[in-house]
Amino acid sequence: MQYILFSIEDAVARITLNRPDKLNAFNREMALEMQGCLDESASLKEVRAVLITGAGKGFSAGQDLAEITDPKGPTMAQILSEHYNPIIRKIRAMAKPVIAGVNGVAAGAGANIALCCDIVLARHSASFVQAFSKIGLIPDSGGTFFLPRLVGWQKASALMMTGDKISATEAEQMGMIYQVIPDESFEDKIRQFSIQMAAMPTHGLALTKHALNYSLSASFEQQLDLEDKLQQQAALTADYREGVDAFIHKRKPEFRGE
Ligand code: T3D
Repeated sequence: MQYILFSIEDAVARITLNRPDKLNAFNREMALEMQGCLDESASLKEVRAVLITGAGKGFSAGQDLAEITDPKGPTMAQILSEHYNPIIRKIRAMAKPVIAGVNGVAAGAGANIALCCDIVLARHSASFVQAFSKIGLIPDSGGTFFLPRLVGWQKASALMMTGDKISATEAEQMGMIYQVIPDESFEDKIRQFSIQMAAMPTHGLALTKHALNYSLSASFEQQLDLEDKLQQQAALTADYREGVDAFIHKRKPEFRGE
């Protein structure tokens, strides 16, 4: 691959966006490569958590604006339907936790790819910007779906309409992300956190993710019914048996993700 670094270690698949001189802006190749990495992460049983981060000083500046002015580049229709929407769908459908380790500025589609992940950790010096309005576009990559649900309608409208850049600390305070990490310990923390997530009961986490996805469009009654069904599935897993046994015998559980 040319624009993505992909590795698997300690049951964590690490996807590093790697066009640092362009703040990891997405061109077509990078978007397609990322889709391939997400597919591989989903299909490999040994992978139990996925970490998405960026090389250099940015997480991702979103769409490569030079590519869209290139007459030989992809069309607007291709950019959403073939690049970003499949990435967002694959992250939400991944039956394992996906962690965004936002190491620097996350703008446009770059910000919204981070926000659709299950858990977002950000470096203290990172920032988030819904850059779309500044160039006459609308927020895409699921932004109009996830951002109001994360921070509320009013803040989402303002962030999307102004295109204001906010700090990682502000993002944490408004509930947009889970946690801000000091710059000096960021790399170690995202690695350790991902390893910790990979050691959790993976099947149970997949069912949790399924229930959260479903809650976005379900009624209260439908949600209770789904919880009932999924809890019964969770109770059939080896990890459930292991968790209860470990609790009773006052020992550390060893989950296998099954
Ligand atoms: O067809 C469609 O477009 C549909 C799809 C839309 C999805 C989208 O993501 S639309 C939104 C696209 N992204 C943007 O509009 C963000 C543009 N970038 C910025 O506003 C700023 O660069 C940042 C706020 C992200 C960071 O600012 P700063 O001051 O830290 O860095 P910089 O100096 O502006 O950028 C550093 C380099 O990266 C620079 O290159 P150079 O001059 O050193 O050679 C800059 O041109 C390049 N860069 C940054 N963003 C992009 C980019 N190159 C191409 N595309 C970019 N998006």
